[in-house]
Amino acid sequence: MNRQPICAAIHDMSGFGRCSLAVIIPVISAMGIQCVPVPTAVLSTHTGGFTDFVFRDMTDFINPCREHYKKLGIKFDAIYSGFLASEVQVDSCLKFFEAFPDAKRIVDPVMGEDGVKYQTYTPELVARMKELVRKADVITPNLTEASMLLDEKYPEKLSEKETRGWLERLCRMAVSAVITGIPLDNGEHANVCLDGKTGEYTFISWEPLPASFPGTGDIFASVLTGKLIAGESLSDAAEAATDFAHHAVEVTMDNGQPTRNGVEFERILSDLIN
Ligand code: PXL
Repeated sequence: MNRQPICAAIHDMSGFGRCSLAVIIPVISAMGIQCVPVPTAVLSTHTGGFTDFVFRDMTDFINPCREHYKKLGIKFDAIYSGFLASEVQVDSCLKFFEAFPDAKRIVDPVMGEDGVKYQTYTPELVARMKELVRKADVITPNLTEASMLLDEKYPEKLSEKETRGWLERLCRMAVSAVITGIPLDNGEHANVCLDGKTGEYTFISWEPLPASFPGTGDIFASVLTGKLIAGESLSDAAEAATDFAHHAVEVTMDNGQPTRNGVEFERILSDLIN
């Protein structure tokens, strides 16, 4: 009998706007993997472009979930973390990693975008995110988050050579790293990854599309996680994740909706089903 892989997803659940668990659960499920959501917070909407959102911190929920899963003898193939609501949740993620040592550890250090920190992220939480990243097999920062992890000023553009230097520095923190959405000095955008185990470097570039949407990073990292669970190399997983995220943005471009409503990935979700 074929066992379905299982992925714990430690992220927030934002109701409207297509990010975090609202994207991660369908994407990972479509890839034939059981997604076990462990909410870090519950929000009415995401925080990118909305005000007055309702927010409930779920810090005291994560450790009891971990204990329950341990008692049940669940074997996670991967633990994939993202948006955290408090510094204590870094400890909860670290304990999750320790409790399930055979699981791949994918950390999306969700902290900001376009050079701006998310409203709920304190400097202390940013500092603690660096600790979590050090325990990860793969991290998936965007350029804003990479600059925060490396204590660099947010650059408007990078050259391919500088990009490679940043990746190498990130791979001294985590085992492997992907940096997403880098504006290059030649006008293109790129996702780049370095497999810290094999040394394989992958550079994926494209002509930029005229709008950027919240949640695109979650789509990318979810597909990447699914492909890694399926045993693909980091390079192949990053290629597939880039293709899917890029296509999802393409089919959303002309919908006439505010970008804060997110990417209409539902239109192409079936592409992920084997
Ligand atoms: O997509 C990243 C993300 C996750 N969680 C929350 C967010 C965002 C981006 O805006 O606001 C709550």
